[in-house]
Amino acid sequence: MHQFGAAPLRWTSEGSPNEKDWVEVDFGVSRPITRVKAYLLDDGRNQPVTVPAAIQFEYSPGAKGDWIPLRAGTPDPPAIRGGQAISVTAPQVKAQRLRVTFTHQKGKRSGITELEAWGPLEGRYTPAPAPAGNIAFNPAPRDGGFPRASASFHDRYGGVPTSAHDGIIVYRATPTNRWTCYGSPNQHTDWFALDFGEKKTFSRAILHIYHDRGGVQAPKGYTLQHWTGEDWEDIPGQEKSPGTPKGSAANTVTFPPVESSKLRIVFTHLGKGNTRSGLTELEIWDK
Ligand SMILES: [Ca+2]
Repeated sequence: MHQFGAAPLRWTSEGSPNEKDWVEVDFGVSRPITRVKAYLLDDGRNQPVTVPAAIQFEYSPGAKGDWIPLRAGTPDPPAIRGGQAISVTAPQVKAQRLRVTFTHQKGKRSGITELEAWGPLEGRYTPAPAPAGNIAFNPAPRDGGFPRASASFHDRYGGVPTSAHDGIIVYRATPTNRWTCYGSPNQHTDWFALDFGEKKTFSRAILHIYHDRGGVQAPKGYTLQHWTGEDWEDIPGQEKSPGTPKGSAANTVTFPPVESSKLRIVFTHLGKGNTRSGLTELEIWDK
């Protein structure tokens, strides 16, 4: 199948060597849960992704620790039908994490397009705090302060550097939450930089690359640099996954720990039809 215009909005375990695979969601805080829904994929009889043979829902009260089966109240066992949501209603639990394990049909693999968890609202809804350790994150980047983003160029359509470290990832065209250098006069490279305001140690970056299949596409390549106090230098030992930059996806770079007050990413544009590069979010982690 060939998809145009949008990233495939689904997770599948196609290509997995396992008979069972799982998907996990960490809410960041404890939430009351009474119902879980998984929207199952079924691509058809001759396709690798079909409905699973069995599904198990589990939860965990904390960020770590054991998984507890979610005791299905109704229906039990839940009906599994392709192209439909499987919905499980259970006695209320307090969960920080939710895990769904799929037992694949023989020779097939499973997938979902969406997972939902429902529960009663307790007081006012407060979003979970951002995970600690992402030194790129600025909850209010437009108010100034550190970390502070800049770039060699940004587009005229609201794709500004501050949108690339606000904790929000939007691979779709709207709402606009990205930096791109679409329209840049630089044919080959542009850069995106973060100033931490003080020396920080970091060893991992996650680039959420924006890609609209038009003027903004995943770059041909990119290189992380750190500020030595006098100049920009390539960070040694960069291990990239995937090796070729991928759009609408998390691209991870790991390297031996670096101590610096600034980080810069130099993008080499794909170049076909004057495409330029972009990010919806950049994460920089201490480990
Ligand atoms: Ca963002």
